Amino acid sequence: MGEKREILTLKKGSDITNIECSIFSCERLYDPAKAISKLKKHPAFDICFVVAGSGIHCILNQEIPCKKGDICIVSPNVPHEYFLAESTDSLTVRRIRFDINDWFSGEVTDSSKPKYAYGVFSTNRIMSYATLNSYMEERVYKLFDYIEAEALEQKSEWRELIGGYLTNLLVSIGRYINSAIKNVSFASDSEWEAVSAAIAIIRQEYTDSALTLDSIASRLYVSKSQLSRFFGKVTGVNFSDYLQKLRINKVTKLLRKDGGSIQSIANSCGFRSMAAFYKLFYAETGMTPNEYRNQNTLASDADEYKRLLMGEKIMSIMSEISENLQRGKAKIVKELVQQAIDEGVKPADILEQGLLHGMGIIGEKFKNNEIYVPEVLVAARAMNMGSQILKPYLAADGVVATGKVCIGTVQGDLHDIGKNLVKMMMEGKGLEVIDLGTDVAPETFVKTAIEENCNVICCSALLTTTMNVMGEVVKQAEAAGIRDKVKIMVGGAPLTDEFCAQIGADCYTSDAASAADAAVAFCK
Ligand code: B1M
Repeated sequence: MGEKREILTLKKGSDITNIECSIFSCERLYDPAKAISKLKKHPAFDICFVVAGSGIHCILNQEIPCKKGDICIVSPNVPHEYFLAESTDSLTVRRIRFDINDWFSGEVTDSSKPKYAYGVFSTNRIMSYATLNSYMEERVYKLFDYIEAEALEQKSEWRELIGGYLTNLLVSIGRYINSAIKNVSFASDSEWEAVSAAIAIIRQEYTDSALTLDSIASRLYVSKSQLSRFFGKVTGVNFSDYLQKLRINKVTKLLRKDGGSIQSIANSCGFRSMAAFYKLFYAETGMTPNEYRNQNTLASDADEYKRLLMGEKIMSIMSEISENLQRGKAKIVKELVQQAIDEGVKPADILEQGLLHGMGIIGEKFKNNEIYVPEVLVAARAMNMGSQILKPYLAADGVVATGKVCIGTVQGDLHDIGKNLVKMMMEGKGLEVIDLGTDVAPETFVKTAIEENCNVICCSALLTTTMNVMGEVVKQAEAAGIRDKVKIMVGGAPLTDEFCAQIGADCYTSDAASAADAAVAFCK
């Protein structure tokens, strides 16, 4: 079963995800103090299947230990997220996310008549959770595969086919769940519904100081004590903690950009008592609001300084490059990069302040599930096209070295933007670079180094789950008897000097320019 496969997503133009099929590896450790603020609400149905490892699935702040074979179906508006339980754990999940109303109509979307989905909606309208036996597991894998394949081929009839597969998936899982259901909560349907409705209200109105447990309870026609009890039972946290954490998050956002007084900000976020606010703020952030703001002002001062240095016009081209890259407008990005070069902006600045800045924002949004794979891919395309324009300028930087390098992104990893930049910089320094592409097996690095007589092997990795492949490259180079003839360089966002030393590689560099310098030094 491929965990290394391409990630596929289909999305219709609107803000609602039509269908997203993805595989993701978890990176965050579960921390009960922070988990609640990380839970993401989403507008669509999620079918999540743990394909490898184990960890914690947090749903409405309930911790549900999960492991390979577990499948979960969560309805819209239920905040949930996967975490690792220990720093040594790994967890990979396949997910199909879709708006049920886009795909089905009539009875299947009506929770009172669960015709197709059998128990999925009837047993618990919000969520069903089960551990599959191996037969079911295989079927579910197959259906995920069909949906992915269909999405990839994009045949004209894909919509109907995927609709069919999804129905099958729900039916199969529904049947299975009927016999194997593992309800995560003993809360009844009505308790779940009341809490979901309460959370929807809180998320919309949490900045209003008039919003209290009492006011929500009366809107939902339940008593205050009932709602408090339901809330604790379903979410695992106290109502007031939940509400106050959202408010503190909002305060921190405003402190970063709003010049108003602390009191006015706190009040605008729903805090009435300043004493309670200060106490809570300190407990959540470990600093006072003033300290928090000062820290942020220092950062803004630095931005201001940069702005003065670069000039307003150039700054505006940089932000246009960043914004257009985020929107995937490759052609405009190319033109803007050329314009910036013509204005005399340093190529390294265009890369850092324009292209990489935009890519950084894309990364953050991707992490927070605000955008999905298609947007990342079009942004990546714009990034590649922009850097192609920069290539000759980045390259024309003095020293001409000689030497041969082979470079690739390690097995299991398809990220190649960083690797391409490193390649570009190295070529600019006069090195001959053999590009092995992505998903490169350790033996391919070693075989190429031997056959092509390379001075340096360069491995790039962007995933914490694939960085260990680099250790294998070092081991195989040793086994092949070339370790004293070839230097091994490693790089990529999750790497560190410590990791490099731990696997016995020769050099880690954090960016493409330093990687090129280091390779030149090794080739001398
Ligand atoms: Co992916 N992705 N991605 N992704 N993606 C990251 C890396 C991630 C941090 C996003 C996030 O969650 N915040 C996360 C990794 C989490 C982790 O493991 N810790 C992630 C994930 C989880 C995934 C998938 C699993 C997502 C999913 O399935 N839902 C999936 C995995 C697919 C796979 O590889 N098997 C996936 C897929 C993709 C896309 C295909 C959609 C796309 C890649 C397109 C492509 O490369 N052609 C993509 C992208 C674009 C990203 C982000 C948004 C951007 C990466 C990037 O290109 N950065 C990224 C988030 C982020 O980084 N903020 C993310 C710009 C690039 C210039 O930087 O590569 O770091 P970077 O290179 C730098 C330095 O690191 C250094 O130099 C470069 C420039 O100075 N460097 C070296 C790099 N290699 C070097 C080698 C050296 C020396 C220096 O020496 C040899």
